[in-house]
Amino acid sequence: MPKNISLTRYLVEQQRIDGHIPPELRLLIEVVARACKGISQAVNKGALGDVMGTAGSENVQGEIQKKLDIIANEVLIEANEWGGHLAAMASEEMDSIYVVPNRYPQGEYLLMFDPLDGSSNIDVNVSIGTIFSVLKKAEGNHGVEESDFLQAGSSQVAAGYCVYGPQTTLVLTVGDGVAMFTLDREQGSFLLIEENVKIPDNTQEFAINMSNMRHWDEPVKRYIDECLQGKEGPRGKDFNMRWIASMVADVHRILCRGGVFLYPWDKREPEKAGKLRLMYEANPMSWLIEQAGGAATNGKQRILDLQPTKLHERVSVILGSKNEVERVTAYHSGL
Ligand code: AHM
Ligand code: MG
Repeated sequence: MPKNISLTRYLVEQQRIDGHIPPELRLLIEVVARACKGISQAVNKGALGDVMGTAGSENVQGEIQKKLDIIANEVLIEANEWGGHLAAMASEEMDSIYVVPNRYPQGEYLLMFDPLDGSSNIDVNVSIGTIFSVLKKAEGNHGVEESDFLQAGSSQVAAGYCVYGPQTTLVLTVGDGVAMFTLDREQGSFLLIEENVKIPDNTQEFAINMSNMRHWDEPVKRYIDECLQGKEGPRGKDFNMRWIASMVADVHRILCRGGVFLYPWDKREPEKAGKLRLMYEANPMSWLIEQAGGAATNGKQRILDLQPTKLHERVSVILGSKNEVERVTAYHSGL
């Protein structure tokens, strides 16, 4: 792989090769990446930049907002609202959609994001990230409404995340495989570190919050119980466990070396389909995982086929190495 390929060069070349990326979409991705650089700066400063701690407010899901949740949300909105490529944005941290103000031209894309995923890790210096997903507004001259966003994940035209860890790394798909770019702070640009990321079909590593075990449904209990039995159990091999409590960091590990991630529905709040959000977390991550050869389901259906009914919809998530995801999914249908 040639050295020093910037995100800009990668996108321009992709645009030339197969026309996968129209110019407005390229601009959109570059603007999101620039916003992520700004968020990365703020994350890096930590207490020195007065960005730690809670903001004293709650989001629409009743979760306490951290200062960085709000800062990251503002950075993404300010970076994206004026470019003319977007019609509207939606965020995990905002009650309703944010329509591009009249003073700016409106484009045809819709951007969704979880501005700062893994909020519980902000104050303890553990990896966190930004997740984003891009859809196209249905054709026609109508204004933009929440219903425009309610498209299945299979309609995404771009998706990715930026993980703020020991390195700041942007991971992207436009439907033609997965590419990773690490921020070179001296050059100030994201440089390609890997193309055609592939997840092995098999794994011996699972990620789940074990403290919720007593609340899980039978198929999830059975799957984890079999993993825990290791060599002596029906799987005939030992499993390792990781749980970072930042989906971006857990998914990043899976894209790098395989694994399976589960945040299933559980009995704590049975009326909710899960903890994670379909539009801001599950859809973009599921597409990345599938593009890298993995699988993603809610236990019963492919996540990317789910028809959303509301913006902040939640979903049960099982994703990662294909054979493990298929196994958990099969257990849900009683196999
Ligand atoms: P957030 O978007 O409010 O940060 O919540 C989502 C996060 C995921 O990143 C992570 O997988 C999960 O919540 C951790 O939840 P828990 O603390 O229940 O283990
Ligand atoms: Mg999140």
